Amino acid sequence: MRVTKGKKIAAGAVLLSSVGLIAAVGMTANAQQSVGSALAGPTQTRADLEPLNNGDGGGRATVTVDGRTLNVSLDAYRLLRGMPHAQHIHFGATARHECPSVRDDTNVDFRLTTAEGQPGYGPVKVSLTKRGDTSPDSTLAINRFPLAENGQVHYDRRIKVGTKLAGAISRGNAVVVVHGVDYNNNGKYDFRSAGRSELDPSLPAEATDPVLCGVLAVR
Ligand SMILES: [Cu+2]
Repeated sequence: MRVTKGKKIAAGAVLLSSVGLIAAVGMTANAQQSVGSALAGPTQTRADLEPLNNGDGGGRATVTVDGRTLNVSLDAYRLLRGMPHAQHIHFGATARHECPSVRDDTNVDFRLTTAEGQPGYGPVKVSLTKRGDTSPDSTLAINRFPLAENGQVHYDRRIKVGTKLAGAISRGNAVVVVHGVDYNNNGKYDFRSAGRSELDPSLPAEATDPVLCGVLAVR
């Protein structure tokens, strides 16, 4: 009787000490993980901006993600000169995390609208404005986007975002899109070639259709 009781106690002690060991190992792993991510520092991402809608421009965007802070820089060239170009970071959890292709031209009118690109790049998450608000509310804040003097845009801004979006960018799932196409090459945005924008009928589609696109890949 006594022997059995002693055995039970001994078994309990062994069990307790194993639980303690597991807990200790778990804590060590967690501590190592947080030290590891602190040492890893900011995540650098880069997008090579390729033309859409028969544009002949190009460019590059870099986004460094440091916690919830984005350091964004964007350089683009051969855009419609002297005109503002809306530019955004797009992301959608259910998007393909890609730039759109001709297959996304669902109504086969030989142009890709911003909406047709959404299955590829998702909705606007950050408006890359020069000043003020950077939320999706500023998607079409045309007078706060860079003017392409000589067809070029040079942009730098530090922007605070939510943790979910910061994580998505760090995983290489966000896409930079620059908008503004001159389909009929008349040096301005007008309604003649493509009609009204599906986003805001008071604007020509030329002002809102995407012209450059690139996935922010982790470097
Ligand atoms: Cu956009």
